[in-house]
Amino acid sequence: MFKKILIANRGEIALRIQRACREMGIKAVVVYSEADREAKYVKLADEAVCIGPAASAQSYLNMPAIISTAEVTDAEAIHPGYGFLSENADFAERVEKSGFVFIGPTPESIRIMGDKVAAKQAMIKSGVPCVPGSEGALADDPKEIIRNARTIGYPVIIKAAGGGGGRGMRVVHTEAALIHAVQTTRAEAGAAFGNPAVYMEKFLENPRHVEIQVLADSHRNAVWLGERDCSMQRRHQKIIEEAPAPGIARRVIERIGDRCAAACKKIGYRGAGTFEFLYENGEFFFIEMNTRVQVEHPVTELVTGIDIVQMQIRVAAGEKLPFTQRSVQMRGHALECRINAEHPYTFVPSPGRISMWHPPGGPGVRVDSHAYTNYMVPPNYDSMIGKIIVHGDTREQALARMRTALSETVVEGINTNIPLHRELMADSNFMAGGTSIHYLEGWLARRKQ
Ligand code: MV4
Repeated sequence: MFKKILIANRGEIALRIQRACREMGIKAVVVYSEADREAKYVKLADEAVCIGPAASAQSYLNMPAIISTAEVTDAEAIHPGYGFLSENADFAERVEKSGFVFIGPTPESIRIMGDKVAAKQAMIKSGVPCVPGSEGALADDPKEIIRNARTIGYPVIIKAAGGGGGRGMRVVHTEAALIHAVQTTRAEAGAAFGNPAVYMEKFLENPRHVEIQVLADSHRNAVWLGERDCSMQRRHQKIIEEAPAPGIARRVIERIGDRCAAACKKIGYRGAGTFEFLYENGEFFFIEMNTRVQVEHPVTELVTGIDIVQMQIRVAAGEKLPFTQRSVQMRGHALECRINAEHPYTFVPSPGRISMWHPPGGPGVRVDSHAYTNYMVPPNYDSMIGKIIVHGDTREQALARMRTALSETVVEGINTNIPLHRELMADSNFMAGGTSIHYLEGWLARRKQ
């Protein structure tokens, strides 16, 4: 096992990875920007090195600074967390070429999954069901594109191969709008991702976002750790996640989960990963794979009892997964509310000093946050300041525990989205379970004020 790991991230996930290291007897080095100098998790680390100014481009995205910090501190491996360089294949490659272990999949796996056309083709070959669409990237020939769309049936969606996470997509309802939409998406994709390739899919009008967590080692073992429903989102920012997904038959999930684990073996995947699906009318359709640890990993940890971050470290060190699929047992229900420093209804960011931070506690309550009383939320990064995660025997118990947890939580000095969470936990449609990806935006539009 590694003796020392460098954490190339900030905020709650930097603290989460540090906790995994400490429990495993591994020393943790954190790199930080000038904006994060005073943060308590920076002081808590075994070593901390300032790598640049607040702007991410000069700090958390600064590959030479991060790799040279690993060199001078004698770290053996680098954990990228989520966001920043976590899904950058060039970074993973440079880390390995410099003699360090990248805690994540191989650069080749990251590269394939970063190209959404290549990812989909790999999944089709591996037997994972995908949204019906063009086979590969669209040709330049307008006649062929029109034929494609007729075969698929309107509405269709044009997506950039280099996109993902909601960037670079366009819905098309009629043949009259098709060619212009393809041209515009191509131009935007070329400018934004340096890759003008686009592909076409049937547009699913009202799906849920359900994802499968996987873990694989470098000894051809792969398991899936259940699913998460992440449908409660606004502008591609998830705010509530849960496991299991309400109202989906276990045998349907199991068939998909087994396909995901089989695909991991087939493509030689290593590390933690997430298969994203759209779920509509009882069917699963693969859209993308994420090759990093996700913000919402704790809900899976609470229902499986498996520490995903520790497993990432163990498989990166070459260890075998210490359990088999048969021994993965799902128990109870978990919910996560992301706490953001923003106005609860206008979503305007609200950085600044937290004059009072009082986190909740009690049975089945977990708080993953780097915040504390007097912590200054910097204006330079994502507004998420922590997550409240609860576990219960049933979804109803988890909801009751989340309501209690939210009622206990005090954050003063900045705005947070806690009032929004309190309302949603009492919303009859959310309480019933199974709301779609469009639910929150509709709910906000209907809400007075
Ligand atoms: C779709 C879709 C409907 N049909 N693909 C958005 C993020 C990216 N990961 C894929 N996305 C979508 N792809 C087809 N064929 C609707 C979305 C989508 C969405 C998906 C997941 C979570 C939130 C979303 C919000 C709007 C659109």
